[in-house]
Amino acid sequence: MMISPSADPVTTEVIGLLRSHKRAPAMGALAMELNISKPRLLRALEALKELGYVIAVDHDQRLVLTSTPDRMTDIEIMAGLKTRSFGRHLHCYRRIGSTNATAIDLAEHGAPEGTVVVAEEQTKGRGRLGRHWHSPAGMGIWSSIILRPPVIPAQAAGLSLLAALAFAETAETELGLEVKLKWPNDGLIKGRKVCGVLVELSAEVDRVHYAVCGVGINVAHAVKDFPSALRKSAGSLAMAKGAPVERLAFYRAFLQRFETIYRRFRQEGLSPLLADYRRRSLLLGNKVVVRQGRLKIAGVAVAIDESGGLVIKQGKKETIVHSGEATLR
Ligand code: BTX
Repeated sequence: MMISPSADPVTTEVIGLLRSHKRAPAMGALAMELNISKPRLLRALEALKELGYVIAVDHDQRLVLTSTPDRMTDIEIMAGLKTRSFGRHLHCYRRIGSTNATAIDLAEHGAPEGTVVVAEEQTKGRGRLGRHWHSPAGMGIWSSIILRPPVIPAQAAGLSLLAALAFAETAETELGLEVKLKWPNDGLIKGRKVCGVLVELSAEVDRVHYAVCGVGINVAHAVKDFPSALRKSAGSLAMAKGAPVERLAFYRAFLQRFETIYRRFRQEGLSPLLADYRRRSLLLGNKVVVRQGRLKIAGVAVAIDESGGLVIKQGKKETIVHSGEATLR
C-alpha cells in the first residue's frame, strides 16, 4: 500500500502552510485562505494526524505544528531535500514485497533516472544470490534508486561500491561513526553489518538499459530486533551511536551524497572515487577467501581495480574477481 500524502493537494498545502508559519491561522481563516470548506480542512488535518503529525491549537485558536513524524513519506523526504534528480520522483510504501522488484517494474515502464522507491517494511527484501534481507517496519531505510548510467555492464559493477561509499560518508559526516567497507557491498560499523547493497541490471552486452540500486540500512534496531541468526553479525546506526537516529535526516543526506558521487562516476568513471573506497576497505592487505558458487579463491586482497573488481594475489599470480562472497581468513 502506498503512503502518499502529497497525492492530496489540500494535505500538501496544509502541511506547507503549517511548516512555514510558527503559528498558522485559525481553522476558519485557514479554510478561507486555502479556499476550501472547514470539513475539507478537518479531513486533511485528520489525515495528517494519522500519519503522525502533531498539530496543536494555541490560545488564539491558531494552529501550531509541534512535531513531524520520522516516516518515509514523500512530503517528509522532499522537505529540505537538495538533490537534482535523486528522489525527485518518489514512490513511498507502507509495506511492499521488495523495493527493488517495484523499481524494476517502474524502470521497465520508463521511470527516469533518480526515481526512488522506499518502504517502511519489506516482506520479501532481497539480498544477493537469492538471499533474504530482513526489513521490519519502521526500523530502517529500505530503498531502491533507478539509474541509467551510460556504461557497459562490466562498469556497472562499480555502482555497488558507490552506494556503499555514499553510506559510509553519510554515517561519518552525519553521525561521526567509523565505517568499514567489505567488498563489494557491505557497510560495517564496529564489526556489524549495518548496510547492504543489491544492484540489479537490465543490459545488452555493450549497453546498460538501467540499474536498480537497492540499499538497506538498519537504523533503529536493538540487538533483540534482529532474528537470532543475525544477532551476532548485524547492527544498526542507533546501536553504533548509542542513541536514537532520525531516519529521514539520514536518508536525505544519503541521497545527496550518493547523487554527488554518482555524478562524478558518470563523468569520470570509478577511478577518482576508488581512493575513498580503499581507505575504508576491510579486506585490502589481508588474507581473504572469495567464494563464487563452488569456486574458492584464496589469497591476499591487494587492490580494487578500475572496474570495481577485487585483485587477489596468490603467490605470483593475480586474479581479479567481480562478484562473490568475501571473508577474512
Ligand atoms: P547480501 O546477500 O550481501 O546479505 C544478505 C545476508 O545478510 C543474509 O543472508 C543474512 O545473513 C544477512 N542479513 C539479512 N538481513 C540483514 C540485515 N537487515 N542486516 C544485516 N544483515 C542482514 C545485501 O545482500 C543486499 C541487501 C540489499 C537490501 C536492500 S533493501 C532495499 C532493496 N530492496 C530489496 O529487496 N533489497 C534491497
